[in-house]
Amino acid sequence: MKNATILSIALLPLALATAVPRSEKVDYTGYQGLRITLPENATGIEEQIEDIAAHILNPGQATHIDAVVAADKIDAIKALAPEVEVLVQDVGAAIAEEGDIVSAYAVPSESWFTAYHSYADHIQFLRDLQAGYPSNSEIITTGTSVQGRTLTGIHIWGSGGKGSKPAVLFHGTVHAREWITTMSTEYNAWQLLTKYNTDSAIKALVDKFDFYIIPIVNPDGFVYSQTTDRMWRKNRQTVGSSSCVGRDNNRNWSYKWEVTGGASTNPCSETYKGLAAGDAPENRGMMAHVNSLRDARGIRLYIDFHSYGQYILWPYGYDCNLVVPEDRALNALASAGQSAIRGVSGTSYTVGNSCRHLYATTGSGPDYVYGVGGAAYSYTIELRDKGNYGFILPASQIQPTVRETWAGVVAMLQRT
Ligand code: 0X9
Ligand code: ZN
Repeated sequence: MKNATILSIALLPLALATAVPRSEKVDYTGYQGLRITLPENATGIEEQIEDIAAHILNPGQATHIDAVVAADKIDAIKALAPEVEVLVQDVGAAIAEEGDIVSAYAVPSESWFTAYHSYADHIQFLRDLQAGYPSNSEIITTGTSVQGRTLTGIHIWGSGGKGSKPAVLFHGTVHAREWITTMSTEYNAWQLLTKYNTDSAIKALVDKFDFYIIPIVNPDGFVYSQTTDRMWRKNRQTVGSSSCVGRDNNRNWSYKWEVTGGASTNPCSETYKGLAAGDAPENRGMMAHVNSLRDARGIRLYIDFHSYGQYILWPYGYDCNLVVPEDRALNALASAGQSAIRGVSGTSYTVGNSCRHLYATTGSGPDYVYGVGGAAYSYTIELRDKGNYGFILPASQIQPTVRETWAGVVAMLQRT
């Protein structure tokens, strides 16, 4: 975040007292969400746009860039790339309409999925959910963040007993601003446990796999996106003398980290890869967990939930020329998910290889879990929408999104 002004909200009414403390927040009033078509053969233009924009939303796209840009910088963008579509008229207004972070809620119920929540409440949600199903679940921790927060998740098992079956692993909120992914991973956990006794199809899945679901793998970034900068993506790790903060946890895994072209070596970039593979503590924790699941019963399915764009993507991300021998099987599962989602709501997803259908990434989670973790199936799912709200998906879209996504996940699990 480079250009936005800081708004002091000390005088806001007491009605907001239940929300997350908002001491000094970046004010995006007047900022626009733009889809900028990249002119052909304009080398280096992405870097120039990144210097002008407050945030790049989809770093790496070949044809266009979505970016949040201050009103007085829009002309400078148009001078570089004249073809500009306004996706969001006023990002500040969109954030205001997204819905408050609600802190009062009942013990896990469907109403949880009608609002966004604070980090502390997300942890409490997991604890309350687990407490309701003590013989089929436990709270797990998979490492510690830069600022000392514990990566917390839930392990769910069925009739075979704890740890007896191959693993299914879900990660959410690796990118801090992708709040819908926290809700979606939690919905998956909630469905698995609450439907176990009443829905034979769900019981069959829980009896077949051990589920490990970690809704927030980048807790520091998530907290920062709520207290300070709604558009924050990375973790909160400093880098030597640089004033820029944060490594992209989806560029820091120790698999093909050293390959060039799919991440940035600039600490100010949204896709900063770090100084060395796995030098972000969140990644070290996740890698240790993945390795231990691999060494125990193996990993059948990994899904890394992101937003936005509506894609189901599979490895590898680091080399667009590589087609894995299992490409057809990966495609078949993704297509089943795509059809199930369309069947619920008509929402259309694109499926494909992650590098060819989106862009190259090095040091990504799905590549690591596939290449090192030995997962049979490994995916990135980019949830709603396609850019109209982008990361600022209104609270009214949480339920429709998590429900359709759950249908897609079930269809994939049934073929896993
Ligand atoms: O860039 C990412 O890490 C993911 N997109 S996001 O907008 N949520 O940041 C995409 C990862 C998918 N993998 C590849 N495209 N290789
Ligand atoms: Zn993401």
